[in-house]
Amino acid sequence: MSGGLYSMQSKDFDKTLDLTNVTPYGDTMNDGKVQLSFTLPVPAGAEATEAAKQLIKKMGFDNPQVVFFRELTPGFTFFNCYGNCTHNVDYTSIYVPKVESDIMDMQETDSYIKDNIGRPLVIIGASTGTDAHTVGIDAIMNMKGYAGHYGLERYEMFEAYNLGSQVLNEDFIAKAIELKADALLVSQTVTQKDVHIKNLVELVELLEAEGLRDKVILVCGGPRLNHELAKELGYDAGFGMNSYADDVGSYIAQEFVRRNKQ
Ligand code: B12
Repeated sequence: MSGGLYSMQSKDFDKTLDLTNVTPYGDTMNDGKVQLSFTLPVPAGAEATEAAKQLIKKMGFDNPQVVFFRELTPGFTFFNCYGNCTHNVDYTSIYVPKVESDIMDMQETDSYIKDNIGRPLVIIGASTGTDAHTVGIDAIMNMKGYAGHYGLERYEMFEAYNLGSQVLNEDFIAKAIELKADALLVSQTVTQKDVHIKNLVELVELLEAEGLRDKVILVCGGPRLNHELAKELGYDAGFGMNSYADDVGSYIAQEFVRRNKQ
């Protein structure tokens, strides 16, 4: 699609776009159009749709419209609605801390490790604590890969061990010592009552107590994690939704080289 409409930035085809006042785009620039869906604990009917419209107004939307509703079960009505957002944000003032590394594919990362490190890196991954979700860590590590990206087990220059889920921090560390791990990959999905924070912090504290914290590249990931939070919790990097093996593999390889140059 290079050179076509798809490669254009929105600012190139609509001169009314002001990045200091960005609002949702529906049909035309700056219309603020948003689709909302929610359920109200009231029976379906005219009063229910009026309640939905009043609520949408209170949420900060003009021109509320209910385009679909259905009673899910007696006393609970589901709505699809539209409204025009009356707020905007200054996109130009936004700064989001991100993992600083060049993203390479599997072959590039393997060549980079061969050329700059000269031996495979040992990496261990797990979903730790009481967390039973494995799909995230598997997406990053599994040989067969995820969404067209091969997992780290498939890389020639990673010796990768996926310990699965519900791995206690103590057992995770014992395995790291046994295998002389270069990098630890922790997955956390459940965030109820901040259990992920407690668990992630406990791992850092145990690693510090063992004198291991500075000897490993410590990475965490999960749908409600990001790099900023990961740094706050004492991790070297954090990866959120839509991250792939390429992102974390490139980061580990480049971070290992950075550290060993110093
Ligand atoms: C499948 C699933 C389950 C399965 C898990 C099976 C398995 N083998 O993993 C089962 C049925 C066991 C399950 C159980 C539970 N679940 Co559940 N589950 C889900 C579900 C539907 C999908 C999660 C998933 O697989 N996503 C796909 C993967 C690929 O995405 P991902 O994890 O985000 O991973 C990506 C990134 O985050 C990142 N990443 C993830 N990990 C890592 C690690 C590293 C190192 C890196 C670099 C990157 C990285 O890379 C991945 C690829 O891009 C979600 C809802 C949803 N639609 O998301 C709920 C959900 C996660 N579950 C939830 C809950 C509450 C539970 C239970 C507590 C329910 C209960 N009351 O029993 C239990 C938990 C039990 C426990 N002890 O942990 C909640 C969590 C809410 C919260 N904020 O805490 C969710 C969001 C559902 C909901 N809306 O309420 N669950």
